[in-house]
Amino acid sequence: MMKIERSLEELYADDPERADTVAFGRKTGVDRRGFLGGAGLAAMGAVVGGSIPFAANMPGGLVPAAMAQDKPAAPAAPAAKGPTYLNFPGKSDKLVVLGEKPLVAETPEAQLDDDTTPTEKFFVRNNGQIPDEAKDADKWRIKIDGEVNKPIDITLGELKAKFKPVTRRMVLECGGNGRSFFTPQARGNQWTNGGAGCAEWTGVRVADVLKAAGVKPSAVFSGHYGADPHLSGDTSRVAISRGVPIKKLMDENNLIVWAMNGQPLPNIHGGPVRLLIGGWPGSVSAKWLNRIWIRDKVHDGQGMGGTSYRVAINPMVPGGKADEKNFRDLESMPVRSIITNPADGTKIPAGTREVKLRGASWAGDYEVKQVDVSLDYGATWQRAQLGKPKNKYDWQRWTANVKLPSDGYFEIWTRGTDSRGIAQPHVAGFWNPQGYGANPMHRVRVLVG
Ligand SMILES: Nc1nc2c(c(=O)[nH]1)N[C@H]1C(S)=C(S)[C@@H](COP(=O)(O)O)O[C@H]1N2
Ligand SMILES: [Mo]
Repeated sequence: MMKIERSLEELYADDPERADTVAFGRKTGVDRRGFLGGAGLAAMGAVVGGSIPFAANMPGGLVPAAMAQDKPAAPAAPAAKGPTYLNFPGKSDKLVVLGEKPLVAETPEAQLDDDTTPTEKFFVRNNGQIPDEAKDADKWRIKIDGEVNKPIDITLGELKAKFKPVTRRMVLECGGNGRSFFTPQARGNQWTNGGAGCAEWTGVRVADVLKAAGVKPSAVFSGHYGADPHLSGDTSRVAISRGVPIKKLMDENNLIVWAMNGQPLPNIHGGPVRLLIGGWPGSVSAKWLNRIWIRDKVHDGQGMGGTSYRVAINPMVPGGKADEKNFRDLESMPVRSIITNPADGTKIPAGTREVKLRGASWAGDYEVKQVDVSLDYGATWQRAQLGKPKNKYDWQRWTANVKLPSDGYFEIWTRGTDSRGIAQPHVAGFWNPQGYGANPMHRVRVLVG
Protein backbone atom coordinates (compact mmCIF):
# COMPACT_ATOMS: atom_id res chain seq x y z
CA MET A 1 0.00 0.00 0.00
CA MET A 2 2.74 2.42 0.98
CA LYS A 3 4.25 2.11 -2.46
CA ILE A 4 0.99 2.94 -4.21
CA GLU A 5 0.39 5.89 -1.89
CA ARG A 6 3.76 7.34 -2.61
CA SER A 7 3.68 6.81 -6.31
CA LEU A 8 0.17 8.25 -6.67
CA GLU A 9 1.18 11.25 -4.62
CA GLU A 10 4.28 11.75 -6.70
CA LEU A 11 2.35 11.25 -9.87
CA TYR A 12 -0.11 13.98 -8.83
CA ALA A 13 2.76 16.36 -8.20
CA ASP A 14 4.47 15.56 -11.52
CA ASP A 15 1.64 14.78 -13.90
CA PRO A 16 -1.83 15.44 -12.46
CA GLU A 17 -3.60 14.41 -15.65
CA ARG A 18 -2.03 10.98 -15.74
CA ALA A 19 -2.54 10.56 -11.99
CA ASP A 20 -6.20 11.26 -12.62
CA THR A 21 -6.37 8.48 -15.14
CA VAL A 22 -4.77 6.15 -12.63
CA ALA A 23 -7.04 7.22 -9.76
CA PHE A 24 -10.30 7.45 -11.66
CA GLY A 25 -9.67 5.28 -14.69
CA ARG A 26 -10.60 8.12 -17.02
CA LYS A 27 -8.92 11.05 -18.70
CA THR A 28 -9.26 14.59 -17.40
CA GLY A 29 -12.21 16.47 -18.78
CA VAL A 30 -14.28 13.33 -19.21
CA ASP A 31 -17.09 12.58 -16.75
CA ARG A 32 -15.63 10.29 -14.14
CA ARG A 33 -18.78 9.46 -12.23
CA GLY A 34 -19.18 6.00 -13.70
CA PHE A 35 -15.75 4.98 -12.56
CA LEU A 36 -15.84 5.87 -8.90
CA GLY A 37 -15.21 3.22 -6.33
CA GLY A 38 -12.46 1.55 -8.30
CA ALA A 39 -9.10 0.48 -6.96
CA GLY A 40 -7.56 3.81 -7.95
CA LEU A 41 -10.01 5.80 -5.88
CA ALA A 42 -9.41 3.48 -2.93
CA ALA A 43 -5.69 4.18 -3.29
CA MET A 44 -6.40 7.90 -3.27
CA GLY A 45 -8.54 7.51 -0.16
CA ALA A 46 -5.61 5.77 1.48
CA VAL A 47 -3.35 8.70 0.65
CA VAL A 48 -5.71 11.27 2.14
CA GLY A 49 -6.50 9.02 5.09
CA GLY A 50 -10.27 8.73 4.74
CA SER A 51 -13.18 8.42 2.36
CA ILE A 52 -13.79 11.32 -0.01
CA PRO A 53 -17.51 12.15 0.15
CA PHE A 54 -17.39 14.63 -2.73
CA ALA A 55 -14.99 12.62 -4.91
CA ALA A 56 -17.40 12.87 -7.84
CA ASN A 57 -16.86 16.63 -7.89
CA MET A 58 -13.06 16.59 -7.78
CA PRO A 59 -11.91 18.57 -10.78
CA GLY A 60 -9.85 16.63 -13.28
CA GLY A 61 -6.16 17.40 -13.45
CA LEU A 62 -6.25 19.38 -10.24
CA VAL A 63 -3.78 18.14 -7.66
CA PRO A 64 -5.80 17.26 -4.52
CA ALA A 65 -4.60 19.48 -1.68
CA ALA A 66 -3.58 16.40 0.29
CA MET A 67 -1.24 15.43 -2.49
CA ALA A 68 0.09 18.79 -3.53
CA GLN A 69 3.59 19.40 -2.30
CA ASP A 70 3.48 20.78 1.25
CA LYS A 71 4.93 24.23 1.81
CA PRO A 72 7.55 24.41 -0.92
CA ALA A 73 11.08 24.50 0.41
CA ALA A 74 13.78 26.70 -1.11
CA PRO A 75 14.17 25.77 -4.79
CA ALA A 76 17.58 24.17 -4.27
CA ALA A 77 16.38 22.00 -1.38
CA PRO A 78 15.09 18.49 -2.05
CA ALA A 79 11.28 18.28 -1.95
CA ALA A 80 11.30 15.66 0.81
CA LYS A 81 13.08 17.94 3.26
CA GLY A 82 10.02 19.92 4.35
CA PRO A 83 10.00 23.57 5.31
CA THR A 84 12.83 25.44 7.01
CA TYR A 85 11.54 27.70 9.77
CA LEU A 86 12.83 31.18 10.39
CA ASN A 87 15.24 31.83 13.22
CA PHE A 88 15.59 35.60 13.47
CA PRO A 89 15.44 37.95 16.48
CA GLY A 90 11.94 39.34 16.98
CA LYS A 91 10.39 37.05 14.35
CA SER A 92 8.14 34.02 14.82
CA ASP A 93 9.69 30.60 14.25
CA LYS A 94 6.48 29.66 12.40
CA LEU A 95 7.55 31.69 9.36
CA VAL A 96 8.81 29.54 6.50
CA VAL A 97 12.13 30.44 4.91
CA LEU A 98 11.92 30.65 1.11
CA GLY A 99 15.44 31.95 0.63
CA GLU A 100 18.46 32.59 2.83
CA LYS A 101 20.42 35.00 0.65
CA PRO A 102 18.66 37.34 0.44
CA LEU A 103 16.54 36.47 3.45
CA VAL A 104 12.93 35.78 2.45
CA ALA A 105 10.28 34.19 4.68
CA GLU A 106 6.52 33.76 4.36
CA THR A 107 3.68 33.48 6.84
CA PRO A 108 1.65 30.25 6.57
CA GLU A 109 -2.04 31.14 6.07
CA ALA A 110 -3.04 29.83 9.51
CA GLN A 111 -0.58 32.29 11.08
CA LEU A 112 -2.52 35.17 9.52
CA ASP A 113 -5.49 34.59 11.84
CA ASP A 114 -5.13 37.86 13.78
CA ASP A 115 -7.20 40.87 12.71
CA THR A 116 -3.96 42.85 12.61
CA THR A 117 -0.84 40.87 11.75
CA PRO A 118 1.58 40.99 14.70
CA THR A 119 5.02 42.24 13.69
CA GLU A 120 6.66 38.96 14.65
CA LYS A 121 4.42 37.10 12.17
CA PHE A 122 4.82 39.56 9.31
CA PHE A 123 6.50 38.15 6.19
CA VAL A 124 10.02 39.24 5.25
CA ARG A 125 11.26 39.98 1.77
CA ASN A 126 14.74 41.29 1.05
CA ASN A 127 16.44 41.73 -2.29
CA GLY A 128 19.82 42.77 -0.92
CA GLN A 129 21.66 42.61 2.37
CA ILE A 130 20.01 43.61 5.62
CA PRO A 131 21.73 46.85 6.63
CA ASP A 132 23.02 47.47 10.16
CA GLU A 133 20.48 49.02 12.48
CA ALA A 134 20.52 52.84 12.48
CA LYS A 135 22.04 54.17 15.71
CA ASP A 136 20.00 57.36 15.88
CA ALA A 137 16.68 56.95 14.07
CA ASP A 138 15.74 60.64 14.23
CA LYS A 139 18.95 61.62 12.43
CA TRP A 140 18.13 59.37 9.44
CA ARG A 141 18.02 61.52 6.27
CA ILE A 142 15.51 61.40 3.42
CA LYS A 143 15.87 63.32 0.18
CA ILE A 144 13.09 64.30 -2.23
CA ASP A 145 14.56 65.58 -5.47
CA GLY A 146 14.15 65.66 -9.24
CA GLU A 147 11.06 67.27 -10.74
CA VAL A 148 10.18 69.37 -7.68
CA ASN A 149 10.34 73.14 -7.09
CA LYS A 150 11.95 72.87 -3.63
CA PRO A 151 14.03 69.73 -3.13
CA ILE A 152 13.78 68.43 0.42
CA ASP A 153 16.58 66.99 2.52
CA ILE A 154 15.09 66.24 5.92
CA THR A 155 15.83 64.11 8.98
CA LEU A 156 13.24 61.67 10.27
CA GLY A 157 13.04 63.77 13.47
CA GLU A 158 12.14 66.88 11.45
CA LEU A 159 9.70 64.94 9.29
CA LYS A 160 7.81 63.78 12.39
CA ALA A 161 7.65 67.33 13.76
CA LYS A 162 6.69 69.05 10.53
CA PHE A 163 3.92 66.87 9.11
CA LYS A 164 0.77 65.41 10.63
CA PRO A 165 1.16 61.76 11.66
CA VAL A 166 -1.50 59.27 10.53
CA THR A 167 -2.09 55.58 11.40
CA ARG A 168 -3.76 53.24 8.94
CA ARG A 169 -4.15 49.49 8.70
CA MET A 170 -2.95 48.40 5.29
CA VAL A 171 -2.00 45.22 3.50
CA LEU A 172 1.55 44.85 2.27
CA GLU A 173 1.82 42.06 -0.28
CA CYS A 174 4.73 40.84 -2.32
CA GLY A 175 4.16 41.06 -6.09
CA GLY A 176 5.13 37.39 -6.33
CA ASN A 177 2.61 36.18 -3.75
CA GLY A 178 1.01 32.94 -5.00
CA ARG A 179 3.88 32.23 -7.39
CA SER A 180 4.21 28.57 -6.34
CA PHE A 181 0.79 27.86 -7.88
CA PHE A 182 2.07 28.41 -11.43
CA THR A 183 2.86 25.45 -13.66
CA PRO A 184 5.45 25.25 -15.03
CA GLN A 185 7.29 26.79 -12.12
CA ALA A 186 8.03 30.48 -12.56
CA ARG A 187 11.36 32.04 -11.58
CA GLY A 188 11.67 33.42 -8.03
CA ASN A 189 10.71 32.75 -4.44
CA GLN A 190 8.02 30.08 -4.31
CA TRP A 191 5.42 31.96 -2.24
CA THR A 192 2.18 30.19 -1.38
CA ASN A 193 -0.27 32.82 -0.01
CA GLY A 194 2.00 34.00 2.78
CA GLY A 195 3.79 36.91 1.13
CA ALA A 196 1.25 39.24 2.67
CA GLY A 197 0.29 40.75 6.00
CA CYS A 198 -1.83 43.58 7.33
CA ALA A 199 -0.34 45.87 9.98
CA GLU A 200 -1.04 49.27 11.51
CA TRP A 201 1.39 51.69 9.94
CA THR A 202 2.14 55.12 11.38
CA GLY A 203 3.80 57.88 9.40
CA VAL A 204 3.20 61.01 7.38
CA ARG A 205 1.41 61.17 4.07
CA VAL A 206 3.70 60.98 1.05
CA ALA A 207 1.34 63.51 -0.57
CA ASP A 208 1.85 66.08 2.23
CA VAL A 209 5.62 65.90 1.86
CA LEU A 210 5.44 66.10 -1.92
CA LYS A 211 3.11 69.10 -1.76
CA ALA A 212 5.71 70.82 0.41
CA ALA A 213 8.32 70.05 -2.23
CA GLY A 214 6.05 71.27 -5.04
CA VAL A 215 5.77 68.65 -7.76
CA LYS A 216 6.45 70.15 -11.21
CA PRO A 217 4.09 69.54 -14.15
CA SER A 218 6.95 67.62 -15.79
CA ALA A 219 6.79 64.91 -13.11
CA VAL A 220 5.81 61.50 -14.48
CA PHE A 221 7.04 58.79 -12.13
CA SER A 222 8.86 58.23 -8.85
CA GLY A 223 12.02 56.26 -8.11
CA HIS A 224 12.40 54.92 -4.56
CA TYR A 225 15.75 54.19 -2.93
CA GLY A 226 16.76 52.44 0.27
CA ALA A 227 20.01 52.03 2.16
CA ASP A 228 20.37 48.26 1.85
CA PRO A 229 23.61 47.15 0.13
CA HIS A 230 23.44 45.01 -3.01
CA LEU A 231 23.72 41.29 -2.30
CA SER A 232 27.13 41.22 -4.00
CA GLY A 233 28.44 43.99 -1.75
CA ASP A 234 29.26 46.03 -4.89
CA THR A 235 28.53 49.63 -3.80
CA SER A 236 27.91 50.74 -7.38
CA ARG A 237 24.89 48.40 -7.58
CA VAL A 238 21.43 48.97 -6.13
CA ALA A 239 19.50 46.13 -4.42
CA ILE A 240 16.13 47.34 -5.68
CA SER A 241 14.70 50.67 -6.83
CA ARG A 242 11.17 50.74 -8.11
CA GLY A 243 8.58 53.49 -8.44
CA VAL A 244 5.01 54.38 -9.37
CA PRO A 245 3.24 56.92 -11.62
CA ILE A 246 2.85 60.31 -9.89
CA LYS A 247 -0.91 59.91 -9.67
CA LYS A 248 -0.49 56.72 -7.62
CA LEU A 249 2.28 58.27 -5.54
CA MET A 250 -0.02 61.17 -4.56
CA ASP A 251 -2.76 58.83 -3.23
CA GLU A 252 -3.41 60.25 0.24
CA ASN A 253 -3.20 56.77 1.81
CA ASN A 254 0.49 56.31 1.03
CA LEU A 255 2.74 56.85 4.01
CA ILE A 256 6.34 57.42 4.94
CA VAL A 257 6.27 55.04 7.89
CA TRP A 258 8.31 54.92 11.11
CA ALA A 259 6.07 52.78 13.32
CA MET A 260 4.53 49.36 12.83
CA ASN A 261 1.78 48.18 15.18
CA GLY A 262 2.57 51.08 17.52
CA GLN A 263 6.28 50.32 17.89
CA PRO A 264 9.31 51.82 16.12
CA LEU A 265 9.62 50.16 12.70
CA PRO A 266 12.04 47.20 13.15
CA ASN A 267 15.20 47.15 11.06
CA ILE A 268 14.13 43.96 9.27
CA HIS A 269 11.00 45.75 8.00
CA GLY A 270 12.97 48.77 6.78
CA GLY A 271 13.36 50.74 10.00
CA PRO A 272 13.82 53.43 10.91
CA VAL A 273 11.74 54.51 7.92
CA ARG A 274 10.05 52.99 4.88
CA LEU A 275 7.43 53.71 2.26
CA LEU A 276 4.02 52.08 2.31
CA ILE A 277 2.22 52.29 -1.02
CA GLY A 278 -1.23 50.65 -0.72
CA GLY A 279 -2.53 47.91 -3.02
CA TRP A 280 0.47 47.58 -5.33
CA PRO A 281 3.34 45.05 -5.29
CA GLY A 282 5.34 45.33 -2.05
CA SER A 283 8.46 46.11 -4.05
CA VAL A 284 7.39 49.76 -4.47
CA SER A 285 7.25 50.17 -0.67
CA ALA A 286 10.95 50.86 -0.20
CA LYS A 287 12.49 49.90 3.12
CA TRP A 288 15.33 51.92 4.71
CA LEU A 289 14.02 54.82 2.62
CA ASN A 290 16.57 57.54 1.88
CA ARG A 291 15.44 59.04 -1.40
CA ILE A 292 12.33 59.65 -3.48
CA TRP A 293 13.45 60.80 -6.90
CA ILE A 294 10.70 62.49 -8.91
CA ARG A 295 11.33 61.74 -12.54
CA ASP A 296 10.23 63.13 -15.91
CA LYS A 297 9.95 59.63 -17.37
CA VAL A 298 9.10 56.11 -16.25
CA HIS A 299 11.66 55.05 -13.63
CA ASP A 300 14.34 52.68 -14.89
CA GLY A 301 15.81 51.54 -11.55
CA GLN A 302 16.66 48.00 -10.49
CA GLY A 303 13.52 45.86 -10.76
CA MET A 304 11.86 47.99 -13.45
CA GLY A 305 11.45 46.90 -17.09
CA GLY A 306 11.96 43.55 -18.79
CA THR A 307 9.80 40.96 -17.08
CA SER A 308 10.44 42.22 -13.50
CA TYR A 309 7.19 42.89 -11.67
CA ARG A 310 5.56 42.76 -15.08
CA VAL A 311 2.77 40.66 -16.55
CA ALA A 312 1.98 39.72 -20.14
CA ILE A 313 -0.39 42.04 -22.03
CA ASN A 314 -1.48 39.29 -24.42
CA PRO A 315 -1.48 35.88 -22.72
CA MET A 316 1.65 33.86 -23.45
CA VAL A 317 2.27 30.14 -23.63
CA PRO A 318 3.16 28.90 -20.11
CA GLY A 319 6.89 28.28 -20.04
CA GLY A 320 7.30 29.94 -23.42
CA LYS A 321 9.70 32.61 -24.53
CA ALA A 322 8.86 36.15 -23.45
CA ASP A 323 8.59 39.01 -25.91
CA GLU A 324 9.51 42.02 -23.78
CA LYS A 325 7.26 44.32 -25.81
CA ASN A 326 4.31 42.28 -24.54
CA PHE A 327 4.76 43.25 -20.87
CA ARG A 328 3.31 45.90 -18.58
CA ASP A 329 3.97 46.72 -14.93
CA LEU A 330 1.85 44.82 -12.43
CA GLU A 331 -0.09 47.59 -10.69
CA SER A 332 -3.03 46.69 -8.41
CA MET A 333 -2.61 43.27 -6.79
CA PRO A 334 -5.35 40.76 -7.67
CA VAL A 335 -8.14 39.66 -5.31
CA ARG A 336 -7.21 36.94 -2.80
CA SER A 337 -9.04 35.18 0.02
CA ILE A 338 -7.39 32.86 2.52
CA ILE A 339 -8.68 30.54 5.21
CA THR A 340 -6.80 31.36 8.40
CA ASN A 341 -8.67 28.84 10.57
CA PRO A 342 -8.74 25.85 10.52
CA ALA A 343 -5.17 25.24 9.42
CA ASP A 344 -4.47 23.01 6.45
CA GLY A 345 -4.29 19.37 7.52
CA THR A 346 -6.49 19.74 10.62
CA LYS A 347 -8.00 16.54 12.03
CA ILE A 348 -11.52 16.97 13.38
CA PRO A 349 -13.20 14.45 15.74
CA ALA A 350 -15.55 11.89 14.17
CA GLY A 351 -19.17 12.96 14.20
CA THR A 352 -18.42 16.70 13.96
CA ARG A 353 -21.02 18.22 11.66
CA GLU A 354 -20.10 21.91 11.63
CA VAL A 355 -16.84 23.84 11.20
CA LYS A 356 -16.38 27.52 11.90
CA LEU A 357 -14.15 29.13 9.33
CA ARG A 358 -12.20 32.37 9.64
CA GLY A 359 -10.28 34.11 6.93
CA ALA A 360 -9.09 37.29 5.30
CA SER A 361 -9.56 38.75 1.86
CA TRP A 362 -8.12 41.73 0.02
CA ALA A 363 -7.98 43.01 -3.54
CA GLY A 364 -5.20 45.54 -4.17
CA ASP A 365 -6.74 48.89 -5.11
CA TYR A 366 -10.27 47.48 -4.84
CA GLU A 367 -12.62 46.49 -2.10
CA VAL A 368 -13.67 42.85 -1.71
CA LYS A 369 -17.36 42.55 -2.55
CA GLN A 370 -17.92 38.92 -1.63
CA VAL A 371 -16.23 35.82 -0.24
CA ASP A 372 -17.62 32.34 -0.88
CA VAL A 373 -16.63 28.95 0.49
CA SER A 374 -17.16 25.45 -0.88
CA LEU A 375 -16.89 22.00 0.66
CA ASP A 376 -17.57 20.03 -2.51
CA TYR A 377 -14.80 21.09 -4.89
CA GLY A 378 -16.74 24.11 -6.07
CA ALA A 379 -19.99 22.38 -7.01
CA THR A 380 -21.92 24.50 -4.51
CA TRP A 381 -20.89 27.71 -2.77
CA GLN A 382 -21.88 29.39 0.44
CA ARG A 383 -21.54 33.13 1.07
CA ALA A 384 -19.25 34.09 3.99
CA GLN A 385 -19.92 36.99 6.39
CA LEU A 386 -17.54 39.64 5.17
CA GLY A 387 -16.29 42.48 7.35
CA LYS A 388 -15.63 46.05 6.28
CA PRO A 389 -12.13 47.46 5.81
CA LYS A 390 -11.08 49.95 8.54
CA ASN A 391 -9.74 52.22 5.85
CA LYS A 392 -8.75 51.91 2.22
CA TYR A 393 -6.13 49.15 1.57
CA ASP A 394 -7.04 47.32 4.78
CA TRP A 395 -7.93 43.66 4.42
CA GLN A 396 -11.41 42.35 5.21
CA ARG A 397 -11.86 39.56 7.75
CA TRP A 398 -14.56 37.00 7.11
CA THR A 399 -16.26 34.09 8.88
CA ALA A 400 -18.47 31.22 7.76
CA ASN A 401 -20.07 28.17 9.37
CA VAL A 402 -20.10 25.15 7.10
CA LYS A 403 -22.09 21.97 7.66
CA LEU A 404 -20.36 18.64 7.18
CA PRO A 405 -22.59 15.94 5.66
CA SER A 406 -20.51 13.04 7.04
CA ASP A 407 -17.11 12.01 8.25
CA GLY A 408 -14.34 11.81 5.67
CA TYR A 409 -11.82 13.88 3.80
CA PHE A 410 -12.88 17.37 2.74
CA GLU A 411 -11.26 20.28 1.03
CA ILE A 412 -12.54 23.66 2.06
CA TRP A 413 -12.15 26.20 -0.71
CA THR A 414 -12.45 29.96 -0.55
CA ARG A 415 -12.93 32.42 -3.36
CA GLY A 416 -12.89 36.22 -3.14
CA THR A 417 -14.62 38.54 -5.60
CA ASP A 418 -13.58 42.19 -5.94
CA SER A 419 -15.81 45.24 -6.35
CA ARG A 420 -15.48 44.93 -10.13
CA GLY A 421 -16.92 41.41 -10.02
CA ILE A 422 -13.57 39.74 -10.71
CA ALA A 423 -13.21 36.51 -8.73
CA GLN A 424 -10.27 34.23 -8.01
CA PRO A 425 -9.81 31.48 -10.60
CA HIS A 426 -9.57 27.77 -9.81
CA VAL A 427 -5.96 27.66 -10.96
CA ALA A 428 -3.22 30.23 -11.48
CA GLY A 429 -3.69 31.73 -14.92
CA PHE A 430 -1.86 34.14 -17.21
CA TRP A 431 1.54 32.56 -16.66
CA ASN A 432 4.50 34.91 -16.95
CA PRO A 433 8.24 34.17 -16.60
CA GLN A 434 8.70 35.73 -13.17
CA GLY A 435 5.39 34.55 -11.80
CA TYR A 436 3.21 37.52 -10.87
CA GLY A 437 -0.52 37.63 -10.27
CA ALA A 438 -1.19 34.01 -9.27
CA ASN A 439 -4.33 34.09 -7.13
CA PRO A 440 -6.08 30.74 -7.34
CA MET A 441 -8.63 29.87 -4.65
CA HIS A 442 -7.12 28.83 -1.34
CA ARG A 443 -7.79 25.20 -0.36
CA VAL A 444 -7.52 23.70 3.08
CA ARG A 445 -7.83 19.97 3.72
CA VAL A 446 -9.54 18.63 6.81
CA LEU A 447 -10.06 15.05 7.89
CA VAL A 448 -13.18 14.36 9.92
CA GLY A 449 -12.85 11.19 11.96
N1 LIG B 1 15.20 48.86 0.29
C1 LIG B 1 14.43 47.79 0.04
N2 LIG B 1 13.09 47.93 0.07
C2 LIG B 1 12.28 46.88 -0.18
C3 LIG B 1 12.82 45.61 -0.50
C4 LIG B 1 14.24 45.48 -0.52
O1 LIG B 1 14.80 44.41 -0.77
N3 LIG B 1 15.00 46.58 -0.24
N4 LIG B 1 11.96 44.57 -0.80
C5 LIG B 1 10.64 44.97 -1.29
C6 LIG B 1 9.73 43.86 -1.47
S1 LIG B 1 9.93 42.95 -2.88
C7 LIG B 1 8.72 43.64 -0.59
S2 LIG B 1 7.54 42.45 -0.91
C8 LIG B 1 8.60 44.40 0.67
C9 LIG B 1 8.67 43.45 1.86
O2 LIG B 1 8.59 44.15 3.07
P1 LIG B 1 8.82 43.39 4.44
O3 LIG B 1 10.14 42.69 4.38
O4 LIG B 1 8.74 44.41 5.49
O5 LIG B 1 7.69 42.40 4.58
O6 LIG B 1 9.61 45.37 0.80
C10 LIG B 1 10.01 46.00 -0.39
N5 LIG B 1 10.95 47.06 -0.10
MO1 LIG C 1 8.13 41.63 -3.10
